[in-house]
Amino acid sequence: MAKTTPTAAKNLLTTYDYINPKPDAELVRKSIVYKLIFILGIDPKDATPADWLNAAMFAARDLSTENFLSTRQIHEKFKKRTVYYLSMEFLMGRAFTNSLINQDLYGAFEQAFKELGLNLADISEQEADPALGNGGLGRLAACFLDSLATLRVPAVGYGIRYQYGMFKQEIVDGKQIEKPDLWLDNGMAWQFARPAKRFPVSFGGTLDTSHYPPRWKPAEQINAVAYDEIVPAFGGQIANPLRLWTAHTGDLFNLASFNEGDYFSSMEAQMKNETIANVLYPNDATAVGRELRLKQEYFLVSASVQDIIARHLCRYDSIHTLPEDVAIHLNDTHPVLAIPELMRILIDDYYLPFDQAWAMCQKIFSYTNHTLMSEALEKWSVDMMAQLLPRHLDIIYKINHHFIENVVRPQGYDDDFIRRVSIIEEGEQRQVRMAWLAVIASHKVNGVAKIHSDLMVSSLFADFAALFPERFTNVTNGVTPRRWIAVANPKLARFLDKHLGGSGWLTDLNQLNQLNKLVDNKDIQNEFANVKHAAKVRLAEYIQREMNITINPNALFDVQIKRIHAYKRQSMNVLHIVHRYNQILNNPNADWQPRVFILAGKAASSYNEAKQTIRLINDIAYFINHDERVRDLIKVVFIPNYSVSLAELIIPAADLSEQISLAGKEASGTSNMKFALNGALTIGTLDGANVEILQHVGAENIFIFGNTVEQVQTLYRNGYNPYDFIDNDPELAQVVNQIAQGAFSPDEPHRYHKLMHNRDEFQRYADFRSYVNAQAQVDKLYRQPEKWYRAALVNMANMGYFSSDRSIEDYCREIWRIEPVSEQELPRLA
Ligand code: 26W
Repeated sequence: MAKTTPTAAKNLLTTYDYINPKPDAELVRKSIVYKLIFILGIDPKDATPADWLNAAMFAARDLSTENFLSTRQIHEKFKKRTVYYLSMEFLMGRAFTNSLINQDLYGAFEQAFKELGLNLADISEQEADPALGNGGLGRLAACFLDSLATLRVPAVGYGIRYQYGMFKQEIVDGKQIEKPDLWLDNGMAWQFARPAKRFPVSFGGTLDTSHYPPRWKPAEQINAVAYDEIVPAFGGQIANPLRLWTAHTGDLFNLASFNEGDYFSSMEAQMKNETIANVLYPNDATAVGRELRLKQEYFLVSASVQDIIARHLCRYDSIHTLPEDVAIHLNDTHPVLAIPELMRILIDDYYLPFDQAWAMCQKIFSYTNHTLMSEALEKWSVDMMAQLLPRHLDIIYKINHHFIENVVRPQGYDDDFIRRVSIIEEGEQRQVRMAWLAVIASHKVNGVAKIHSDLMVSSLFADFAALFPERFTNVTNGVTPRRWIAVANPKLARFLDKHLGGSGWLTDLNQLNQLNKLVDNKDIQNEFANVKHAAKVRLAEYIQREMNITINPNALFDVQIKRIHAYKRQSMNVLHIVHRYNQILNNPNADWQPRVFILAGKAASSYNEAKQTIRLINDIAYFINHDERVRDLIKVVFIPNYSVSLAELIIPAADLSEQISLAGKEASGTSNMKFALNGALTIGTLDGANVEILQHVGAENIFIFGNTVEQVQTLYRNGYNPYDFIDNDPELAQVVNQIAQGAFSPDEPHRYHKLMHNRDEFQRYADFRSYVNAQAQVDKLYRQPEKWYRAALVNMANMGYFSSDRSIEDYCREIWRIEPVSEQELPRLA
């Protein structure tokens, strides 16, 4: 593993003398025991594995705290322009192992634990997975924080410290059951509480417009209090903060009811408010119009914008220089209230004229769109906004008026166009279109993969693209190789170190392309095949241990892991599984390629079709896995409670990566990148980043199938009728009827009738045959291991582009105009 220079020397500029921690095994061991006794107050002989983990996390935190504090010193000293990444979700995953890898401390801690008679890998399994996100958007934010720190970009992540993250998924009788996620129960050694870092956040009340600026008299106020998480760079001396807000009553409460001497009800109201930041909304593709969600979004942006201004005024004595010093990035529309919030503060607190405040906002804000699905686009009713945020609604009206009168009308557009681009959607219930506000206020708007960004300007934002052609751009997603190779697949990391002459690839992923000259080398193909096999054995052991299902690690591991959603078409995967099952039963002695179908993913708790799909997968799994006739030619496993940590276990073990969404629906996908970087081959549609993966790995090293976006739209336009496909494909019809008539649910024959006979919005039946043909190609190639592992090596060799480091370099250059901390600016290590 890479020899980065652990920072033994002091780089924190302070006059105070202190004992700084050293990264050698003996001192680490002593530090862990010290933490156990003096921080946790536990007698080592009584310590549980979770206690040892906590102690070790405190010890590891010590070793990155100097970087954390000195990074702030550097940013202050050189007045470094900073990007503030606002997101309602950060799916960070476990912190411990990642921090050891990033700071080259793994060896020292492994040795320290050995000397304590413990095993680091087992201890690190104790860490709760901070699931402060739903899926792609939240994990992307986490990968971006790792790259921002590693590239030494001055950056701060702002999020919410939900007490309850993404629900725990249990499968009972094949059904998803949601359980609260008590991730904080074992304490959170990796965060610093910042009780002094608090900002008041107001809600409701009235707006007195007899004044200018109008006076907002809020009805309620709550305190946002900060917790800081260290985001250590890979190698080097930088560590950026992730600041997470939690809600505290503090001394603010409902004065009115207090004066009526009704202390308890005033506290009661406050208590209610304190729950604002308690629970993450588990929806990832359907906007939830609930007031609490709007309160959460405003809570995040108000605390963050106030903190950003406070940080700015630490460096500059004027608010006017804010645009030079600050870039605020909106991770989808969820934090878009930051725009009227900054306008409110600039106008109401700093008395800037509207135009000036607006011009500053346009320089400061940029926005990323992560989905074109209409049901995922946030619209808040004007009534709810008026009730909860009267001043912000007033400002949104002014922004809309300014936009229409100064931008749209002068260009001679008609009223219909104006009605289309107005932030306010007219109708019996007027709504605020948050995506419109984001586009109008941002100097740059990007999609997350080429095809998605093109579709964005040709559909959802077509009118705005006509108004602001230069505003729209693309930054294709990426993933961090630190977590998704070095942490998740250490054997592969060592394989790459060996054949790429060291671990430069970890911070320059394009170095992977040196593998291209080795892809025909049989020994290297075998060596990689062994790396893959070891990961498959590790996963098989987990499935045996946790689910008591035996799978054959020599079978082809066919994997689809992602949120359950109709557009991601897990149910089309099921159609292939049942079709294959039928084929084997019809032809048991044929030379079938044994397959294990592995699926995992959570369904939003109110999304019944997705929950039905999970149940169907489990019903089919139970049926097929107990059917002796197919022996272990097919096994189906739905692994419960998909998470970042489970992804780290499954992805290295995959042979085939299922990326089968209907073309035009998956904005990018990021698991597709993680799989290919771990040497899995992709079977996928021309959707999202699959298109760019095809361009980088070559058509002969990927299995592309299905209709293109244009063909999909043609089918829709011509009135797509699923029975045109079912009635002309007897094998498909057989599968549909089997499932719909209860072949896999004899106790409730019509359980899946609706799931099979709905309007097939995402055209499973239209793509079925092409999908099955592609799966046959997969079997054919897998039966030729040299060709298969050559293709796997070619995939890895050409995936360097999909590093989140490249994505962040694009953002810094194209959107945020930010320079990283230079070598010269780094403190000389004493
Ligand atoms: C308001 C409810 C809600 C919550 C989250 C609506 C939409 C979302 C996210 C935008 C959904 C999401 O995670 N989108 C995924 O973002 C990834 C990162 O860019 C992409 O790779 C995926 O294609 C996209 O589905």
